[in-house]
Amino acid sequence: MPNKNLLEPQEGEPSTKRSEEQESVFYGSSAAVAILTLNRPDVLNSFNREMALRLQSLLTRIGQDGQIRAVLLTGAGRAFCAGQDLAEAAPREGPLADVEEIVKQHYNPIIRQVRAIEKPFVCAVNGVAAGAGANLALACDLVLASEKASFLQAFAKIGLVPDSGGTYFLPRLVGSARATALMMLGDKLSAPQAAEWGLVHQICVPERLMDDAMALALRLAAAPTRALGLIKRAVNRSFENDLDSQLDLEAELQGIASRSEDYAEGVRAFLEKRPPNFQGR
Ligand code: T3D
Repeated sequence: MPNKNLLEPQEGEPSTKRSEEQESVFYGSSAAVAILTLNRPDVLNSFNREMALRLQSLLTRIGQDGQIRAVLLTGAGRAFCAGQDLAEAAPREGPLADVEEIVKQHYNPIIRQVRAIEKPFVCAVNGVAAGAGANLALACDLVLASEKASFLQAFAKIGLVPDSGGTYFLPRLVGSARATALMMLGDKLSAPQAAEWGLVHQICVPERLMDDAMALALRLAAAPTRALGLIKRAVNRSFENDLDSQLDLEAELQGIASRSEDYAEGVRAFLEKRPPNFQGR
């Protein structure tokens, strides 16, 4: 069973006294996998400020925790995440929130963290992923989706432009024609269609989603963490670099990987015809 007691809120954090049921993001762990569950199911796990800051804080600690070698992100209830909590952004009374500031303070740090933490992120999309929720899923390294899930660039429907990396990830994943249609029309993309278009690594029957995602996360957690982190760094750079620069980067990263203990273990295990025992160092 996942251990939910690690990474409890630290001193001074607003959520220190709340029970797990009240946490806007559950934290659990199993072996070397951190499990993050977005947990505001009544509003389809949409992000209010507290939830965004808590996710940022948990990601910071995951990045620093050498025991954690993979991350599994999912949502509680029937949705993955419906993006910004619109009731918070546009309250019935009072002024509209400063949306530019919300994006800068809430979403941009989260997306940067997901891409910068050199550990594999598996996203288990259990239901609808809309707005910033869709793009948070796309920022992860491997996306698994329930066959009942869907992806929705909801922004234009309410007069906004995609944020949280949508205009970056989508054209790279599906090409600019499909990306533009998704972003301008705001139509739901079913999980099977998303898989066909290359947004999703694997479609799962709903009852198997979490088991399949956990199995994948555990497999990644037992892999040579340093090498996987460096692969992520190379992927992050690959669309901006020309071939020469990417070849130089690969040589540099290979130098780092080849000085890791896991490389020595991997080669030794191969020569000794046994499975490797990687320690993530
Ligand atoms: O500040 C800023 O705005 C800047 C940040 C931008 C980032 C963004 O993410 S902008 C995009 C924001 N998200 C959306 O526009 C999506 C809004 N939601 C929907 O379009 C639909 O809810 C879904 C297509 C996601 C799901 O539809 P459905 O029919 O399955 O569920 P529902 O009945 O619409 O929603 C269920 C409940 O969740 C409902 O509450 P109720 O009636 O049961 O009390 C609904 O109001 C609530 N809910 C759903 N999404 C949001 C939400 N409440 C607040 N904010 C939401 N985003």
